[in-house]
Formats: sequence, structure tokens, C-alpha cells
Amino acid sequence: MINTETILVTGGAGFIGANFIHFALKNRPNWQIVNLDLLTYAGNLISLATLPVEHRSRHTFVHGDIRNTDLLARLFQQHAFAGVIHFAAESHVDRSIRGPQVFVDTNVGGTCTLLQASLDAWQERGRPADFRFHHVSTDEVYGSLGLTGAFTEQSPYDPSSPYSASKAASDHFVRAYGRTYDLPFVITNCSNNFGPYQFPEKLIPLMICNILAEKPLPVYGNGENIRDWLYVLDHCSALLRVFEKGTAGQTYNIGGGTEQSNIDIVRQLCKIMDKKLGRTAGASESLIAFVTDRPGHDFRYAIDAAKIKEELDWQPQYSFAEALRNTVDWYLANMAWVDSVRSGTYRQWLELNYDKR
Ligand code: NAD
Ligand code: TDX
Repeated sequence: MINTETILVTGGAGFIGANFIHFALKNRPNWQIVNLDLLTYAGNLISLATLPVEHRSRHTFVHGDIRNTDLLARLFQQHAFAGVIHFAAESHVDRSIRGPQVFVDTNVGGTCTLLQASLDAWQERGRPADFRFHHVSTDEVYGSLGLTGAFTEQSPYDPSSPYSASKAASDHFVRAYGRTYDLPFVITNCSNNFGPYQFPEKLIPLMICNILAEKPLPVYGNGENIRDWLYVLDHCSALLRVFEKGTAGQTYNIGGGTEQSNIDIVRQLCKIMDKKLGRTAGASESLIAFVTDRPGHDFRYAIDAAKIKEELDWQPQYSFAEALRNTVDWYLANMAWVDSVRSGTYRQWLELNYDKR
């Protein structure tokens, strides 16, 4: 007889959330997941249609908004959640520059509504010490680095974009609920993810799709900005480790230790894809177009992941080169997924963001 645990996952139809649900149902046979997702442009149930048949009965999808107090109260009454893993957010920096309000509403307001519902239920159930509110956050809250150094859990908050400011505010609210009401939380701040099911507005899937379609490859500024890349499955294993073994009240930085400039990433993708598509060497690189920089563009992110490595014995398993090849293969094999997540509103976004750059 296995001890079943029911976990509330928010945003589980998005990129990292969907990967996490696949990963957790496979690795935790005693988990039941209730997945609450609004299905914005970035969330799509077809990312979960590939769940193996034998795992599907342990996944319950609820179409709804983390800002809906009544819905949350109902869910917490129906289930004695062992914890909450909170992915739901507006996640794209460029969109936050064009329209910050929804980032405040969802990332700050939605997180507060979810925190309050979690607190109410946790108090009603006699404040179980093993409950966890796991807030999934980003390294962007720490701002921008110069050529040296790396973000630790002690780095001061210094967000640049409306997106990162909204994530920083949500982190502060989570800590405030911990300090004020003792709600047991953990926060993870992770670097740039890539892999299957990532919406093709983010750098890597956008470039893969444009290379395939022989469209221009829009590199912001001079392309020298640096990100610390982590394969999404390595992020998933880190999340599971922190959720289960992390100390309440603690923050853990997660990163792959793989720093790459944007232009290097684009060139690697061009090389990999020229080979796979049987194109002449250098053919795709000729599509690179340097375009107007992102306003407030952070120069460099790098994560010092010593704490999660030493305290929780977590290590990434995938090399960057292998993971990048896996990702290209996944997109080439799943262009039907890409076509179905690219709605009319996504096409309008492409015009708005790129046409006059
Ligand atoms: P995503 O944009 O792919 O998915 C977000 C999901 O949240 C979507 O399914 C969307 O429908 C859902 N959602 C949005 N608003 C909602 C609401 N009001 N109620 C319920 N659901 C809602 O994002 P992602 O890249 O998977 O990121 C997931 C989380 O991880 C975010 O909190 C993000 O800040 C964080 N994060 C992302 C990265 C990255 O590289 N992608 C890195 C570090 C941290
Ligand atoms: O068309 C593009 N051209 C380009 O040069 C796009 C979309 C991006 N870029 C650059 C901007 C960044 O320096 O590539 C880099 C990566 O851009 P994004 O994929 O938009 O990611 P980033 O802004 O770094 O934020 C991501 O990582 C941290 C996620 O979107 C966030 O949700 C996460 O918190």
C-alpha cells in the first residue's frame, strides 16, 4: 500500500510546468497532481497529451486562474495538498516591456492570492510542518552581472525589467508569508532553461523555428549578452530535490554552469541544423540579423549553485552540447506542436516585436 500525496502544481501546461509534470509522475508513483492553469497563450494541454497512459489517472487538470480566490478555496477544501509548486506566471521579458500590467496582476497579485489560500488551508489543517509552498523563481531578480562573478543566494535584488521586478516582488511576498505567518516555503531561483515544449518566443526555440523556415535570426544588440543555460530536465530534478529535501524558509539558486553568449548559441544552432537539414555549411549563419537591443537588457547572468550542490547533493546530468542537440531533434520531430501553439495572437506578437526593430 503506497502513501499517496496530492500536490497542487500551478502553470503545469507551460514549458517548465509540463516538463515537471512528466518528470514527477514518472519518478514519484505515489504522487497525484492537480494542475491549475489558465491556458494563456503560453499554456497548452497538448504538452500533456503525451503523458504515458499509465500516468494519466494521477493528473487532474483544472482550467482556472491563480487570482480566483473562490476557486482556490474550493480546491484546498477538496484536497489536503501536501504542498504547492508554483510555476504559473507571465514569463517573457519582451512582453513585459510592451505591457507590464498583466505581469503585476499575475506574478504579484496571483502569487499573493495563492499564498493566502495556502496559508488559510495550512492553518485550518493544524499547521503541518512538512507542508511546502515552493515558489519557482528566476535569477533575473538579482539584476545584471559584469564579466566576472556569479549570483549567490545572498546577492542583493536589483531587477531590470518589469518581468524581473514582478518576480522579485513575488519572492518578497513568499518570504513575508514565511516570516509573518510561519508558512513553510522554499524558493528556487533558476537560470535560463531550454528544452522540449518551450514556447517559440524564447531565444532557442525561436531560432530553431526561424532557421528551419529560413527566416531572419533576430539577435538583439551585438549578441554578446551572456546567459547561464540549464536543460529543463536538470531543472526538474533540482525542483524535486528542493521540494522534498530543502529546508523550510530557504532559497536555493539553480544553474547549469554553462555560460554562453547569445551569438554563440545562434551560431551553434545554425551549425547543428545545417548538418541535420543537409544544407551547405554556413547557409543558416547568413540569416543572422543584428536588431535593436532590448531596453534595459541585462548583460550577463551566472549562477553559483554551490548551496544546492553541497546541501542537497544535486548535479546537472546533461552536457550543454548534448541537451542542445536533443532540443533541436525534439523541435524537428514536433513541428506539429509548434504549429498548434502558434495562435493568431502569437503572429501579432511577432509583428509587434520584430517588424520595426
Ligand atoms: P511559461 O510562460 O511557458 O508558462 C507559464 C504557465 O502559466 C502557462 O501554462 C500559463 O497558461 C500559466 N498561467 C499564466 N497566468 C496564469 C494565471 N493567472 N493562472 C493560472 N495559470 C497561469 O513559463 P515557463 O518558462 O514554464 O516558466 C515557469 C516558471 O518558471 C515561471 O514562474 C518563471 O518565472 C520561472 N522561470 C522560468 C525560467 C525559464 O527559463 N523559462 C527560468 C527561471 C524561472
Ligand atoms: O529574438 C530574440 N533575440 C535575442 O537576441 C530573443 C527572444 C532573445 N534574444 C536575447 C535576449 C537575451 O539576452 O537572448 C537572450 C535570451 O532571451 P529570452 O529567451 O527572452 O530569455 P531571458 O530574457 O534571458 O529570460 C529567460 O530566462 C529567465 C526566461 O524568459 C525567463 O522567464 C526566465 O526567468
